[in-house]
Amino acid sequence: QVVQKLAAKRGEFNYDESKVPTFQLPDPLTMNDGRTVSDAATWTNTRRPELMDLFRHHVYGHRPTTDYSVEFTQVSQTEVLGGTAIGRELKATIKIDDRTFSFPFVVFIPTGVDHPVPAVVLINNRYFTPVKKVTEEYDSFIPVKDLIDRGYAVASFFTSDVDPDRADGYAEGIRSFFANGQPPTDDAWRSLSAWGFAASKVLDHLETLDTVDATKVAVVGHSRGGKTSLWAAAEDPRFAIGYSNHSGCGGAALSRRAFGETVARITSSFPHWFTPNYAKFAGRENELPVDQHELIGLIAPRGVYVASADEDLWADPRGEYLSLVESAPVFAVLGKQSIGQDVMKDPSLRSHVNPPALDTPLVVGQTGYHIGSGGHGLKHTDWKLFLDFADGLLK
Ligand code: GTR
Repeated sequence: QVVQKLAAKRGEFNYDESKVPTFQLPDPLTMNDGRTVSDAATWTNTRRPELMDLFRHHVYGHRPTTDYSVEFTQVSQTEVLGGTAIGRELKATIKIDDRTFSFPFVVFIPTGVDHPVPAVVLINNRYFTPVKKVTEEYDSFIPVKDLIDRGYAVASFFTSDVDPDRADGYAEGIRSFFANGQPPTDDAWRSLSAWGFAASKVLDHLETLDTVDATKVAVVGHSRGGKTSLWAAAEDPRFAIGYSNHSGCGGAALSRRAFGETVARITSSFPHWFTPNYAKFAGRENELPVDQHELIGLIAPRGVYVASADEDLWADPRGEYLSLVESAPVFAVLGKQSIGQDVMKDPSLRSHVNPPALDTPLVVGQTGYHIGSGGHGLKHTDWKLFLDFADGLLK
């Protein structure tokens, strides 16, 4: 954050609200042929698939259509957290012809409660999480004890075990496995999509458990993991909620604001996250056929929760909030309440839209938001406020 602040001072990045460019957001309800979506069926059958394809083409890439099978193997099972949960280490193995690719994941199930329970799939972009480490050393990034105490099962995997989080990691990851070692085409999925796919495989496993209600699973991620969780929820309608913590550029924040991290910067620092098509909009964000409010719209009518932090300007807190607000027409056409519907009814309010007060959650219908005080990180308060929201939708 210090380096980023200095760069902003040198004028390399914009942290000044008055310098945000004037832009026009694409209307999520205007179809490719110019007609307007005015009913749920047209959204679901026509507009939503169109938008999915636009995001695949311009931002995250297309997942492969190759046939595969997936198998889950239990590696260990232990009673943890004083007997309040069972912790399991597992392995997902994906098979295409006689080739296989595996990645490890963990699952924690509360005991002594009425099953089936709701669950959270946490996309962990920080480290592998063996059962012992995450139950014996409290870490607000993956607070297994808090989740178990609140009656949630938790599953998690490490992103780099699926697709290495490096520009030169392709050969070792799942994308190369699916492409049988061929280099990625311009249109092919990139790492964020690959990690989201892994979240869906973990959900496949949760569907096999009697102890978990797989219709009540939230996908959660922080930062690059938060960009992933939103796209994972868009790609997989089985996720009941998508939660993004400080996801910023390529996540919840509107690309067109070019506030903090920009398309130019992110596509050069992390070329493996997005299709090369996204980089073409560096400095010309206003021409992007999509923007991130439409990503949130793709999760509707399911739950979406966005969290920002006031010092995390790199992730553009205001742009993250505006995305939620601007997704409101999609929730409305699907007959659901959400943040921003007041603004949609009275567009003169648009120029005054501001995030709610610090550390004060705003929950309207299917959506929730808070801006925490402090910097970049998935913290105890973020989890608490998110789980309060999830309780409302899932319990
Ligand atoms: C930063 C990157 C952000 C965000 C963050 C993270 O370096 O610029 O887009 O993803 O990493 O994942 O912590």
